[in-house]
Amino acid sequence: EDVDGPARLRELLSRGEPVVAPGVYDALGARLVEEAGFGVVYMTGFGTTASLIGRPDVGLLTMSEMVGNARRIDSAVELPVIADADTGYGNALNVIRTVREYETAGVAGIHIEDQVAPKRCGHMEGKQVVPAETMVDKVRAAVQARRNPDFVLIARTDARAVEGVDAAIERAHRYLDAGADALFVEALQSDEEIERVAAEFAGVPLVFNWAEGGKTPPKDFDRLRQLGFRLILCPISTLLAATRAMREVLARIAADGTPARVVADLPGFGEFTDFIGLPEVNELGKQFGAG
Ligand code: PYR
Repeated sequence: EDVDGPARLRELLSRGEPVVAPGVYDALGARLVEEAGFGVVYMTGFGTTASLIGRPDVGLLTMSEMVGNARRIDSAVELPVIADADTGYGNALNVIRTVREYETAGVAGIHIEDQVAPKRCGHMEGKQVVPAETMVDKVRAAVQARRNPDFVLIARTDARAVEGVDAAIERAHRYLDAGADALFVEALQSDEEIERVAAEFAGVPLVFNWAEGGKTPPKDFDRLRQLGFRLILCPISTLLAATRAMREVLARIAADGTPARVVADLPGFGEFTDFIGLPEVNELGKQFGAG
């Protein structure tokens, strides 16, 4: 929740140093990202789908569900939020509404992609893309729709898996020409492809999706800096970490019959309520006769 979010995000993306944006799927995760000292938080569609409905990222959530999550995440932190806006949820007219809804929700920027609807996670099989011209129209519509000129529009292409890397690069050029602020060439499959994209778009803010377990080979921070990537997403580290932690705790409770032993390994009740701002809320309650 930061009125200067778009301008701050733009400034961060213009620096030589890449910005790392861990993915979250809820407000609590966003607070943890802020506590850990990151400068930006990313709302993952993959994680939002997994968390809200316990299902895979195959286009099952509505725009309203995604925007609602983005609004809650943004309200919980001071950091600029970048949100996944999938395909824009329809055609260019839908994109206009989508951009305005995300902007009103307070996020600093979004990415929209050229998949057909329903989309699939960029690292799954079976993707399809719309014609490049259709996506160019969506990018143009998005640029015109934003009310704050600093609101960051990231154009993503999923064409690598469908049409190959040359076509993906060609599409990215067209989306840049249409007014995108940053480019996200999703699911590159080799070091050579990563280096080609980096060379092709030198000087343009480029997103590297450090998709945990996905199709893109891992790259370390220094190499990504040398290559000129400006935004590094690690979309599902927190989702996978939470899954493992919950699974382990649940197995122990199931074995023991109560949480008596696991509580010793968990954050204390007071520590947790402090973290989520109970002292501040109590203070406000006293001030306004609501405590
Ligand atoms: C996601 O986390 O959903 C992305 O699209 C990267």
